[in-house]
Amino acid sequence: MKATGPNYAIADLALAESGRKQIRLAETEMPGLMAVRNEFGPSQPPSGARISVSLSITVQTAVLVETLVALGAAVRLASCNIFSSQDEAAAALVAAGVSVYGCKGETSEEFWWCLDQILDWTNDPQIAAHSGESAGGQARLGPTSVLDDGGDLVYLIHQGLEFERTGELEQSKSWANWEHEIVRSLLESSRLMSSDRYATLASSIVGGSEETTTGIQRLEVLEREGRLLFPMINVNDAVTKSKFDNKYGIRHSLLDGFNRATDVLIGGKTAFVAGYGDVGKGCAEALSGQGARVIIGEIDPICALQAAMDGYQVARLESVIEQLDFIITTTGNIDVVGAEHYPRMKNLAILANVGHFDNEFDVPALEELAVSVTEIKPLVHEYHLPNGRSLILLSEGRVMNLGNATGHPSFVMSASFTNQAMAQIEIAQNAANLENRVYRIPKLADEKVARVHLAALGAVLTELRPEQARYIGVSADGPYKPEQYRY
Ligand code: NAD
Ligand code: RBV
Repeated sequence: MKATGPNYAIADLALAESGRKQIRLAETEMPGLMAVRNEFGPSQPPSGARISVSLSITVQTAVLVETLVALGAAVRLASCNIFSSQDEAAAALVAAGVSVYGCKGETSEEFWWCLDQILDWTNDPQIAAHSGESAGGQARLGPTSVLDDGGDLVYLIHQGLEFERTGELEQSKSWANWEHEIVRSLLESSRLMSSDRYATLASSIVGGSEETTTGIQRLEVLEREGRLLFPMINVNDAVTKSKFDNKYGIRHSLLDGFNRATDVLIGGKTAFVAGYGDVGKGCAEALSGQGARVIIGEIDPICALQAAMDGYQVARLESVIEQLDFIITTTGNIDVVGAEHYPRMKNLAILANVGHFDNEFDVPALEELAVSVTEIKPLVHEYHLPNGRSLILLSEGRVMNLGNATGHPSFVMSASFTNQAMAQIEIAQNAANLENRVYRIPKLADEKVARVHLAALGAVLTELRPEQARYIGVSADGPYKPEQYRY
């Protein structure tokens, strides 16, 4: 991170103008966030909130961050993945006064340092601007709220507190051993600064929100074990998030990443998609739309049956591996593709993961097996195997649609991030009435998010007449479906 200042560490401030132009364009594709600004701008519901945000630092995230700022909040932002930043978006936000830590291609040490930085608001200039006080000199100050993607920020807070209490670090299932050691060393440095630094920083947090499937799974573990320190709103399971972003978003950005990375023809090739959840469904549709033959791997009989009914072959990776041109993991699970698979793969098969963490492909096993590695270009690597074949790994096994491309397009992220903005408003206004649990977005709010996106696509909703509403037993203003409806 070459550009550093009192409230930022990013790649290059000179990219701010380019970032601003892209943000301006994205705003026109994010009607939900613009509607939030219009509706809540005057009342400023999160006014005074200090929100520590860990999301991919993209142009779309910049529009969300600026929405939160327009509503009166201050934001410290870091990336949730080492390869998913758009440096121009980071620069534009810094130029606008937001505190930003992260760049595309940061190291894992930098990644964790950035997360630590966004939790510490002690000298943040936005606070001075808000309160009219001069910066510096305050007691240590933490966030009032967190906004997380994947759960690393929330886990770091929980680990930090535990480490200060016991000197022990719990082994997170999502972190490799070496990453665990980075977190330990970070927390040791923090403890040298102050033995209760994390406890103090966490004491002001009243709640937060989580963006993605994997993050929700991790929060639910903390909730089940009675260890969740504050209420968290589950944005992922809003229908207007997971049934749109995870599916239609990846339907766009999988191909974007594939094309930018390899420019290889997809039509006529054979692709294996591991996982037929929301993301797997979007990947399969994108690839078959390009004319690829798609084979699905699933462990859940319901999703496997869905895949079969959608016309895909459903098979075990082992039984089709020699045929595959592309292998894509979307499971949110570990070790889906490993040492036993690589030697059997076709020459120049392309391997890509779009699940949140980089543990779906066993990359260390591939590294061990390979006799050499050629970097074709950044985030596109050719692994030469002892059998004379080579394999192409994208984004080093990390989330490829954000590494090799720029993630989902603005319109679909508008729906996700409108849920995020509403979740943060709820935390600012109502956290005192929430328990330390994971909460879903209410269906009426979910329907509202969809509603504000219709006009931009020229979609005209049919109005339910009062007698029709009575007949099907709903209110004419919604919610239109019972909680268990699956869409
Ligand atoms: P999901 O739970 O809907 O789908 C995952 C599917 O994988 C499930 O159907 C599950 O049965 C299946 N599965 C689990 N283990 C498997 C295995 N070993 N082999 C085959 N199938 C297996 O989750 P989702 O919402 O589709 O999200 C999947 C992952 O993608 C998560 O990590 C999520 O956080 C991430 N995600 C990424 C993006 C992106 O932009 N790249 C967007 C949304 C979500
Ligand atoms: N995602 N963000 C973008 N353009 O900012 N694209 C994808 C973007 C999010 C998506 O919501 C998913 O749940 C998460 O990245 C996985 O880390």
